Amino acid sequence: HERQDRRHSKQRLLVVANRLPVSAVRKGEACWQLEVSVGGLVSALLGITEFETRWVGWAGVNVPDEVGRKSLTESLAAKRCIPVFLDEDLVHLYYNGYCNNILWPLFHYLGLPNEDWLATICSFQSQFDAYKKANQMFADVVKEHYQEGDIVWCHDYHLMFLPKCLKEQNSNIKVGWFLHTPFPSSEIHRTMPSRSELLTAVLAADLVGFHTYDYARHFVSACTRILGLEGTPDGVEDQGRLTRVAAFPIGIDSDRFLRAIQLPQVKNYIKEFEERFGGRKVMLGVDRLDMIKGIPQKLLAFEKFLEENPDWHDKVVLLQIAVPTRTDVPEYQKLTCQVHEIVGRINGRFGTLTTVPIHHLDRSLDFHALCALYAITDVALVTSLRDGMNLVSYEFVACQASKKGVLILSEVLISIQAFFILAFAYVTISKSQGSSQEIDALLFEFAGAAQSLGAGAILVNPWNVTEVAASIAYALNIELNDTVVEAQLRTTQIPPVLQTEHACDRYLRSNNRLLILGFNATL
Ligand code: ADQ
Repeated sequence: HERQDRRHSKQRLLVVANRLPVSAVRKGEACWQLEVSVGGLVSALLGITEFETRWVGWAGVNVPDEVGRKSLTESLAAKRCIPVFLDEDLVHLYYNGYCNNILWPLFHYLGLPNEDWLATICSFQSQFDAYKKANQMFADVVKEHYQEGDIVWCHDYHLMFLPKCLKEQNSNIKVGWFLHTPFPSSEIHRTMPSRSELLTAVLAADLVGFHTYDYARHFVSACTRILGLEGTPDGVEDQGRLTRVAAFPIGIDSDRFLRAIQLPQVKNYIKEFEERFGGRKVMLGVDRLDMIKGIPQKLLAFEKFLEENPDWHDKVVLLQIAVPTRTDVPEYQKLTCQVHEIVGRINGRFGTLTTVPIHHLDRSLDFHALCALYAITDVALVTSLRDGMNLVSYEFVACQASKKGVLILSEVLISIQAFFILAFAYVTISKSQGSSQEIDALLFEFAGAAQSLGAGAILVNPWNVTEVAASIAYALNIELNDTVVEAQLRTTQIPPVLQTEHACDRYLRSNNRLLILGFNATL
């Protein structure tokens, strides 16, 4: 009976990530409010239905007392979440320090924070020790809840030591590790004082996954150059043991967005926003307030656009929704001030008594309002300086069912996203529409994907303010009517299966399934 039951029940999956999909806010001694965490990892993984999933992670709050820990554990159990309790000092060194001050900027090619790099180097060892200690604590919680046959899927740069800790506890556990950020060139990884230990710890996993082939290649080169191991087409080999390394580009649960834009509450929001911004073109940025997202650069480009295009002053509004993140880290506090200063200056320079060109919000939006914003947007600006993937651009495209908005996309994302984004021909700009010289140069044909799909977004170098400003002007002026888009579809070689909205939706969804099922199959 037991065997039969098991055959019918779903495979259990323990997802281990630094943060749980909900954050806890204390409302009393034993009373907790759980709020959905905002971020790409949560958005990407919430759609998993193929497994019976449990999440293991930190709830984002310090809980020193037993009463609090017990009651929070019970509240989280209802959400299939299992907490790891980290004290404040550990969080400071492990999370704010090693993860966010060292690994995050290096993995995004940003270097160490400029002003306190000396202090960062001096505290490196204590931060690294805290990092290892925290990873061990995650492993201990996993051990407590592990059942034979479970798959343990570790996530992101916070938990690079976890595969090693888990395998030391039980060498039979099936362990996968997936990185949501870029894995940098081995020349960057080489500069890390803990470069070898980190790689060796990750290699303890059975399967190591990245968003793109490039990141996977960088990882394998780091292992061969720094550890002297052998890279094979399947991964990295160490004394006869193979760690599989593969690319599993993440997607979105597009069904969720397509269903949402049909809901009455979203339609109400759409009506409300259209009335509110009526008559003006809407540009949208949705980002965590993080240096990799290039928000100051985006604002400077918008300022330049306004300077150069006085005719547009009253006719366009930029909605920048920037959810605060890592608010304890000084670099992020500085970034927030910088962004506020630029927004204030632009609104002061170009606003009138009744309108301002930028609406900037330092908070997250609820899902329905977000979908409505995506739907009414004329031009979405995704100008990350680096990004593992970036799901906002997918979400925008998925919600553009009835409008033909234009996506301005950071060049650094194109190799990752070309295949997906370009499939959505209904938000494209036709190359034949490219007006002239400068603008034409902004529309590239991209490698294999562009040859087969031939349509896309406006690509920009986010550091080049002049280029982004010109792209904004172009995107606002372009008229994408159905005839243009249909003509575009006829002249491209898009496989028929990708030519309808529904097929696009299926395609993106299957992409996410591929990630999950691929992981399972490969393990
Ligand atoms: P993030 O850096 O968090 O994720 P991203 O992929 O853009 O970036 O996902 C952000 C998610 O949070 C989206 O689902 C978006 O809707 C939501 N979000 C962002 N700002 C919001 C706001 N103000 N209000 C409401 N919702 C908001 C990391 C990596 C990415 C990678 C993902 C997934 O940095 O490169 O794509 O993981 O692997």
